Amino acid sequence: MPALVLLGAQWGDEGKGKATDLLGGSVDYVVRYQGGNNAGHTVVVGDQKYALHLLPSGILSPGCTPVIGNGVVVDPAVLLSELSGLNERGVDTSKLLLSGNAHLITPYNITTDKVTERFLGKRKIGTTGRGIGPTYADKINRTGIRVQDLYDESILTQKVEAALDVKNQLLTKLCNRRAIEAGQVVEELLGYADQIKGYVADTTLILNKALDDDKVVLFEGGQGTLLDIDHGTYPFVTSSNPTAGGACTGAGVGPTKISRVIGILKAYTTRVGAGPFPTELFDEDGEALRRIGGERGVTTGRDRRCGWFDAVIARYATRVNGLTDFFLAKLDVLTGWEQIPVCVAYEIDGKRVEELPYSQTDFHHAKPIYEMLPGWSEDITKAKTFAELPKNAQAYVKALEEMSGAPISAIGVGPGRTETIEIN
Ligand code: 2SA
Ligand code: GDP
Ligand code: MG
Repeated sequence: MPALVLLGAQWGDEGKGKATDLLGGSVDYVVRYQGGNNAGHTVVVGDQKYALHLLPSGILSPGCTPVIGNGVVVDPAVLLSELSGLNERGVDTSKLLLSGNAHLITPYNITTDKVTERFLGKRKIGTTGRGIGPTYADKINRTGIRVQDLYDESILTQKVEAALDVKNQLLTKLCNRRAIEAGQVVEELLGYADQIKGYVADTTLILNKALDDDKVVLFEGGQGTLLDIDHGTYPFVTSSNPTAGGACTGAGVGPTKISRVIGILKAYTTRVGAGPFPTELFDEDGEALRRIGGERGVTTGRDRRCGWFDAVIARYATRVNGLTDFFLAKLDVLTGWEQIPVCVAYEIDGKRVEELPYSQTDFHHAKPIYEMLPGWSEDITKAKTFAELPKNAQAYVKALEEMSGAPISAIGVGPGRTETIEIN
C-alpha cells in the first residue's frame, strides 16, 4: 500500500487526528496537504492530550516523518509556537519537513479575514479567523508570499509591496484607514526565516522518492468533505480542497500512487460555523450529544452544532472522494439512547431525494427523512472486537455501512489510541 489518504467525510472534527495517530506507527510519512492552523486535531496518548493545528498528527509517532505540503497555508508564528510547545512536552520535532512552495499567512491576511467577517455581519461564514481564506485568495491572485521567499529579501520585498499595493488602495481610499507598511511586514517575516530554515525542503521530490522506495505515505486531511471549496456547502466552506484530489495537488503526488482513501465518519454529525445542516438538533438530544461528545472547537473553543447521522452525506463523501473504507468514530457517545434516528434521505419540496443535491437552494430546503434504529445501554468503551459490541450497536454499525456505500474498517469507542475496534 504505497500512499493512502485519510480525510473527513462530514464537516470536520470526525476524529481524523486520532485515526492518523493510530496509523502513525505503520507509516513512514504523514503529510498535511491543505488548510492551515484552522484545523484542530486531537490526539490522546495515554494520559496526555495533544491539540495539533498546523502540524501533521504523525509528529507524535517517533518513526514517522511529518510533512507540511505545498498546499498548506502556514502561519510561521503558529508553526514555531506549536513546535516549541511539543518540544517542552518531550516530543522530538526535528524530522519535520516544510514545503518551500507552501504559502505564508501574513499579518494582513489575518486582519482581512477578521474584518471581512465583521463586515459580513449576519451573513458571515463563521471562519476561524486565522487568515486562511485571504491567504488562499492571494495565492490564486498570484500575490501570495511563499516560504521560499523568506530566503531572498529582494524578492520578498517586491512581493509584499505588490500584495499591499492593491490592498492599501482599498484601505485608504474606500475604508479611510491607514496603509499597511510593507517594510514592517517584511521585517516581521524575515524574523522567522532562520528559525524555520532547517525544516524547509523540496517535499514533492522527497515524497515521490519515498514512494519509489516503497515507503508508506499517509495524507492527512484537515476540515472535511462538506467544507471543500468545490464539493462542500459553498459558500459556507473553507478555502481549500480537503477532498481526496487535494492530496495530489497539495503534495505533488500523482493519483496513481494512491491506493486507499479512508473517510472518517462520526457516528452522528457536527458542524462549526454557519451554513445548512439538515439533521441539526435544537433540543435536549443536541445538547446531550454536545455534552457527551465534548463537541467544542479545538481551535476557537466554539460550541459545535450537533445532529443525527446523515447517510446522504456519507454516500456523497464516498462518491466525491472514491472512498475505499470508513473509520466510524465516537460510537460510544451514542450509548444510552433508546432509539437512534438516522437520516436516510431528504424530502425536498415534497419529493424524496436520495443523493446530496448540488443546488444550494435545494440543500437549504432539505428535510431529513429518518429511520429509527434501536439503541443500547451497555458501556462499549472496553470493547476490543466487533463481537463484543451489544447486538444493537452491531446492527447500527452495519446499517450505517450499508447506507454509506463503503465498508467500515474501524470503530472508535473512546478518544484514546487503544479505544478502537479494528475489523478485518
Ligand atoms: P476558515 O477559517 O476560513 O477555514 O473557516 C471556513 C469554514 O470552515 C470551518 N472550519 C472548521 N470546521 C470544523 N473544524 C475546524 N477546525 C477546528 C476544530 C474549528 C474550531 O477542530 O474544532 O476550533 O472552531 C474547522 N476549520 C475551519 C469554519 O467553521 C467555517 O465554517
Ligand atoms: P479532527 O479535527 O477530525 O481531528 O477531530 P477533533 O480532534 O477536532 O474532534 C474529535 C474529538 O473526538 C476529539 O476530542 C477526540 O479526542 C475525540 N474522539 C475521537 N475519536 C473518538 C471516539 O471514538 N470516541 C470518543 N468518545 N471520542 C473520540
Ligand atoms: Mg478538528
